[in-house]
Amino acid sequence: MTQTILIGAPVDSGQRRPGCLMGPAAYRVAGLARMIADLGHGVTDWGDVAPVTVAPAHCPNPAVDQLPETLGWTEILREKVEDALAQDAMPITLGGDHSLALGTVAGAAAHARRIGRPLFLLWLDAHSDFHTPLTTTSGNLHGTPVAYIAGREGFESFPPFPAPIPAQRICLYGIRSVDPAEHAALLRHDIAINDMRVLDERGIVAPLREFLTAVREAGGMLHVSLDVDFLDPSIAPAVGTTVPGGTTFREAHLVMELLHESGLVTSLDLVELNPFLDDRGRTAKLMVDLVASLMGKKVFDRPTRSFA
Ligand code: Z70
Ligand code: MN
Ligand code: MN
Ligand code: MN
Repeated sequence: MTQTILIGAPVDSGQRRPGCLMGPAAYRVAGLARMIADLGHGVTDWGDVAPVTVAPAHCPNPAVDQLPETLGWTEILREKVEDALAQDAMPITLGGDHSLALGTVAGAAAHARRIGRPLFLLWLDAHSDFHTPLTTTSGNLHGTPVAYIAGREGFESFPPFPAPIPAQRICLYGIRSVDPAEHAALLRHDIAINDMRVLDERGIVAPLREFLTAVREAGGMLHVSLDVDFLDPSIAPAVGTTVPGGTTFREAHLVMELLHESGLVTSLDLVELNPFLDDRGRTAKLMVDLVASLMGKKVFDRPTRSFA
């Protein structure tokens, strides 16, 4: 039994296609809280949080969009996630675009530092989100959280990241869209990059098991950040940045089941759902079903045998 806390984060400042701010409402309509409770877990909904107002911020890259708004979200979400973890609960942040992870992972890192445990990061995404505010050409800050979390330079307008996560504890999964500047920077960091080339060859299970073993052996906490575009657009159309060749329905559920079995996940983001682009709520419902698998829903709750 896990105590979960839902944190509504209607963040739309990290990219330019409005709609992610409807995400938390869509998850609630799709029955996220009921599903978690039916699986026997505790669930408390903290409702939607609002960004704090920050002083005008300057970034030398004129392309950067909505920096003060994103800074305001970063500050409040860091606080909320840290508070939820301090209550021994598992925060589930309902996005909102992926820039919200600038705050949620900072909150998890602050908590991990306080209790003296290493924090690991699993990034389930088509994108590497490894730009800094200085290298982004789109100016969309949802493309930057992994760089902030890894402690890259260029985030001088942001609060210092509490205890940046060493590259060896970061695992990118499902990657198939990387900009040139991100590509160059990733080659200089020892981050595990499980792009679709790797997953096609090795399968969806083996690389994840290896990462989870490392988390377990280190006694680590594990933050999982699930971007809707991790999934193939044919099953998850409600996202602004669809990239073909994503994970299938069955692969995604298997990832969630392995995460459940590991018992290691301590915090979770659900990001980039844009309900305005959805097809009768199917993407929202699929995301809720995936969380169900992550929280322990399975066909049988006892060992089964295949035949013999
Ligand atoms: C591109 C950029 C991105 C998510 C799109 C895309 C970034 N690399 N991230 N969708 N989640 O604009 O920086
Ligand atoms: Mn606090
Ligand atoms: Mn992303
Ligand atoms: Mn993405």
